[in-house]
Amino acid sequence: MHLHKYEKIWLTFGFAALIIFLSVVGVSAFHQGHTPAGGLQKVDPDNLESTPPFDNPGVHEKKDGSYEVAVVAEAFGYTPGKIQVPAGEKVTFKVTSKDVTHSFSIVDTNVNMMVVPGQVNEKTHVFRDPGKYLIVCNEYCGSGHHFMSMEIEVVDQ
Ligand SMILES: [Cu+2]
Repeated sequence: MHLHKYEKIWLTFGFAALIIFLSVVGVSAFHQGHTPAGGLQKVDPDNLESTPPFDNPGVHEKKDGSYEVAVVAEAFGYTPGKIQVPAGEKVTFKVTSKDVTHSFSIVDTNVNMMVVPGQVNEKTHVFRDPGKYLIVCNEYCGSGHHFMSMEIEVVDQ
Protein backbone atom coordinates (compact mmCIF):
# COMPACT_ATOMS: atom_id res chain seq x y z
CA MET A 1 0.00 0.00 0.00
CA HIS A 2 1.32 3.35 -0.96
CA LEU A 3 0.78 6.35 1.27
CA HIS A 4 1.22 9.84 -0.02
CA LYS A 5 3.74 12.00 1.83
CA TYR A 6 1.03 14.37 3.13
CA GLU A 7 -1.06 11.42 4.30
CA LYS A 8 1.88 10.15 6.35
CA ILE A 9 2.43 13.59 7.87
CA TRP A 10 -1.25 13.98 8.83
CA LEU A 11 -1.51 10.43 10.18
CA THR A 12 1.57 10.99 12.33
CA PHE A 13 0.21 14.32 13.54
CA GLY A 14 -3.19 12.76 14.30
CA PHE A 15 -1.77 9.86 16.31
CA ALA A 16 0.65 12.13 18.17
CA ALA A 17 -2.18 14.52 19.09
CA LEU A 18 -4.29 11.59 20.33
CA ILE A 19 -1.47 10.19 22.48
CA ILE A 20 -0.69 13.62 23.95
CA PHE A 21 -4.37 14.29 24.68
CA LEU A 22 -4.95 10.92 26.39
CA SER A 23 -1.74 11.30 28.40
CA VAL A 24 -2.71 14.77 29.65
CA VAL A 25 -6.21 13.59 30.65
CA GLY A 26 -4.92 10.38 32.25
CA VAL A 27 -2.05 11.92 34.20
CA SER A 28 -4.12 14.88 35.45
CA ALA A 29 -6.99 12.60 36.51
CA PHE A 30 -4.64 10.49 38.65
CA HIS A 31 -2.75 13.52 39.90
CA GLN A 32 -5.94 15.32 41.01
CA GLY A 33 -7.39 12.13 42.47
CA HIS A 34 -10.52 12.05 40.32
CA THR A 35 -12.86 9.19 41.04
CA PRO A 36 -16.22 8.20 39.62
CA ALA A 37 -19.03 9.99 41.48
CA GLY A 38 -20.38 8.20 44.55
CA GLY A 39 -20.18 4.47 45.06
CA LEU A 40 -17.89 4.78 48.08
CA GLN A 41 -20.63 3.99 50.55
CA LYS A 42 -23.62 1.81 49.74
CA VAL A 43 -26.99 1.79 51.48
CA ASP A 44 -30.22 -0.09 51.07
CA PRO A 45 -32.69 2.50 49.67
CA ASP A 46 -35.65 0.55 51.13
CA ASN A 47 -34.18 0.58 54.59
CA LEU A 48 -33.04 4.20 55.11
CA GLU A 49 -35.22 4.63 58.24
CA SER A 50 -32.88 2.33 60.13
CA THR A 51 -29.60 3.29 58.45
CA PRO A 52 -27.50 5.97 60.14
CA PRO A 53 -27.23 8.86 59.44
CA PHE A 54 -30.39 8.74 57.31
CA ASP A 55 -32.53 7.43 60.19
CA ASN A 56 -32.20 10.97 61.56
CA PRO A 57 -31.97 13.40 58.62
CA GLY A 58 -30.77 16.90 59.44
CA VAL A 59 -27.82 18.85 60.78
CA HIS A 60 -25.53 17.18 63.29
CA GLU A 61 -22.56 18.83 64.95
CA LYS A 62 -19.52 16.59 65.13
CA LYS A 63 -16.92 16.42 67.89
CA ASP A 64 -14.35 18.40 65.89
CA GLY A 65 -16.78 21.32 65.52
CA SER A 66 -17.67 20.60 61.91
CA TYR A 67 -21.16 19.74 60.77
CA GLU A 68 -22.69 16.80 58.99
CA VAL A 69 -25.97 17.11 57.15
CA ALA A 70 -27.85 13.93 56.25
CA VAL A 71 -30.34 14.45 53.44
CA VAL A 72 -32.75 11.99 51.85
CA ALA A 73 -33.98 12.87 48.38
CA GLU A 74 -37.28 11.47 47.22
CA ALA A 75 -39.78 12.42 44.52
CA PHE A 76 -40.37 15.36 44.81
CA GLY A 77 -38.53 16.84 47.74
CA TYR A 78 -35.71 16.60 50.24
CA THR A 79 -35.84 15.58 53.89
CA PRO A 80 -35.30 17.89 55.74
CA GLY A 81 -36.71 20.65 53.55
CA LYS A 82 -35.05 23.46 55.42
CA ILE A 83 -31.87 23.57 57.50
CA GLN A 84 -29.71 26.09 59.28
CA VAL A 85 -25.91 25.97 59.37
CA PRO A 86 -23.33 28.44 60.68
CA ALA A 87 -21.13 30.49 58.34
CA GLY A 88 -17.42 29.72 58.20
CA GLU A 89 -17.70 26.10 59.37
CA LYS A 90 -17.08 22.92 57.44
CA VAL A 91 -20.41 21.38 56.44
CA THR A 92 -20.39 17.88 54.99
CA PHE A 93 -23.49 16.89 53.06
CA LYS A 94 -24.30 13.19 52.86
CA VAL A 95 -27.07 12.59 50.41
CA THR A 96 -28.89 9.54 49.15
CA SER A 97 -32.10 8.80 47.30
CA LYS A 98 -35.07 6.67 48.26
CA ASP A 99 -36.42 6.11 44.77
CA VAL A 100 -34.92 7.40 41.53
CA THR A 101 -31.86 9.41 40.53
CA HIS A 102 -32.03 13.04 41.67
CA SER A 103 -29.40 15.67 42.17
CA PHE A 104 -28.33 18.00 44.93
CA SER A 105 -27.15 21.33 43.59
CA ILE A 106 -26.59 24.29 45.87
CA VAL A 107 -27.05 27.42 43.80
CA ASP A 108 -24.04 29.82 43.78
CA THR A 109 -21.63 27.17 45.14
CA ASN A 110 -19.65 24.38 43.50
CA VAL A 111 -21.72 21.72 45.30
CA ASN A 112 -23.46 19.73 42.59
CA MET A 113 -23.94 16.02 43.15
CA MET A 114 -25.85 13.19 41.58
CA VAL A 115 -28.09 11.49 44.13
CA VAL A 116 -28.35 7.83 43.26
CA PRO A 117 -30.49 5.27 45.13
CA GLY A 118 -28.28 2.78 46.92
CA GLN A 119 -25.30 5.12 47.08
CA VAL A 120 -24.22 7.89 49.42
CA ASN A 121 -22.73 10.97 47.86
CA GLU A 122 -20.71 13.32 49.95
CA LYS A 123 -19.39 16.86 49.58
CA THR A 124 -17.91 19.28 52.10
CA HIS A 125 -18.48 22.99 51.76
CA VAL A 126 -17.74 26.09 53.83
CA PHE A 127 -20.34 28.84 53.48
CA ARG A 128 -18.51 32.16 53.74
CA ASP A 129 -21.50 34.46 53.34
CA PRO A 130 -24.59 34.30 55.53
CA GLY A 131 -27.90 34.20 53.72
CA LYS A 132 -30.36 31.85 52.15
CA TYR A 133 -29.19 29.24 49.67
CA LEU A 134 -31.44 27.32 47.35
CA ILE A 135 -30.92 23.65 46.58
CA VAL A 136 -32.45 22.29 43.43
CA CYS A 137 -32.71 18.96 41.67
CA ASN A 138 -31.30 19.13 38.18
CA GLU A 139 -31.88 15.52 37.20
CA TYR A 140 -35.30 15.18 35.65
CA CYS A 141 -37.07 12.82 38.07
CA GLY A 142 -40.74 12.97 37.14
CA SER A 143 -43.80 15.19 36.88
CA GLY A 144 -43.03 17.14 40.08
CA HIS A 145 -39.35 17.66 39.31
CA HIS A 146 -39.64 21.44 39.11
CA PHE A 147 -41.09 21.57 42.65
CA MET A 148 -38.10 19.77 44.11
CA SER A 149 -36.07 22.15 46.25
CA MET A 150 -34.64 22.72 49.70
CA GLU A 151 -33.36 25.76 51.58
CA ILE A 152 -30.24 26.34 53.63
CA GLU A 153 -30.06 29.31 55.89
CA VAL A 154 -26.48 30.24 56.69
CA VAL A 155 -26.26 32.26 59.88
CA ASP A 156 -23.49 34.24 61.56
CA GLN A 157 -22.21 32.57 64.67
CU1 LIG B 1 -35.49 15.11 41.70
